[in-house]
Amino acid sequence: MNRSPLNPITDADVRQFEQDGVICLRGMFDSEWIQRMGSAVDRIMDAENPLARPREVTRALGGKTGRYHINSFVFHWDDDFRDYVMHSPNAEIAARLMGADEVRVFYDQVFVKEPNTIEATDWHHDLPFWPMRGNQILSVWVALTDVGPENSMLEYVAGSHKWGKFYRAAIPDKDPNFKSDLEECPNFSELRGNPDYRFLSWEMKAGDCLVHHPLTVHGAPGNFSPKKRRAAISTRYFGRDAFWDPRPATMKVTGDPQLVAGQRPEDDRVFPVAWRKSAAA
Ligand SMILES: O=C(O)CCC(=O)C(=O)O
Repeated sequence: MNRSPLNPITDADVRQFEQDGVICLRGMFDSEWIQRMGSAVDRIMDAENPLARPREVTRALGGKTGRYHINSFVFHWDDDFRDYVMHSPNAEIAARLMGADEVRVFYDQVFVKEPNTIEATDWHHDLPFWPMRGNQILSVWVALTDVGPENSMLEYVAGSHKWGKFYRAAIPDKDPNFKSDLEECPNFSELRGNPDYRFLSWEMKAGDCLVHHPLTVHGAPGNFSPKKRRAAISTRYFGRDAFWDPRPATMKVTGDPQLVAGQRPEDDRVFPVAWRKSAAA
C-alpha cells in the first residue's frame, strides 16, 4: 500500500486549490488501499462499538429506499481506519496543498449512499460544524467506488471559500442540536443559471480524491442508481494555523480534548501527527 501519492502534486495544482477551494486529484491511492478501505467500510457500518457514531440519514428522515449512512471518528476504534488516516497518501496530499510543515488528523468521516437513496447532501460548508478555525484545515474525500452523475457526484461552488460567509451547519439527518442564528446556506441547485457562480464536479474512479477547503460550499444529490453504491471516506486534517473555537452548536470531538478558545489542538491522543516535513525529508 502506498504511503506517498502515486502521482506528483504540482505547483499548478496548489494554485488551483487556493483559487477554487477544491481540486480533484486522480489515481493517488493504489488499489490495495481502496479494496482494504471498501471492506473496512462494510465492516464498520453495522459494528457495535461504544465509540461508533453512526448517523442513519435515510432512516431518520423516514426514507423508504436505499440507505444514507455516515460514521465519524472511526480511526479511534478501528485499526484499518487508523492506518488509513495515519499512513495512506492522505496526509502528504494535505501537507502539500496546505503548504504545512506538520499535519494532524482532525477526524475521518464515512459517507455511504446505497443504490436508490434519494436523500441529498444539502449545500453547506464544513467549518461552521466544527469547534475549530483556521485556513490550514482541509478534507481529503477519497472515492471508494466509481462516482458518476447517477450515483451522487459531489458538486462545489468554485471560490466560495473566499466569500467571507459562515453559513449555518446543515446536518443531513436534520439534527436539531446544530440549529443556530447563522445565515442559511442557499440552495445552489436553484442558482445554476446564475453567471456569478461557477460549479465544479468530476466523474471519479475509485481511488481518485477531492480535496476541499473547509469554507468551500458543496453538496450532492441522492444516489439514483438502481445498482451502484457510492462510498467515500472524507478525512479532515489541519496544520499549525488551526486553533480551537468552541462555539455553540458545533460537533463533539471524540477523545474530548480539554482545550480553551484560541489554543492550538496539539493533544497527540486526540489529534495524532500524520505527517511532518522533518520526518519526510
Ligand atoms: O459525501 C457526501 O455526500 C458529503 C461529503 C461532505 O460533505 C464532506 O466530505 O465534507
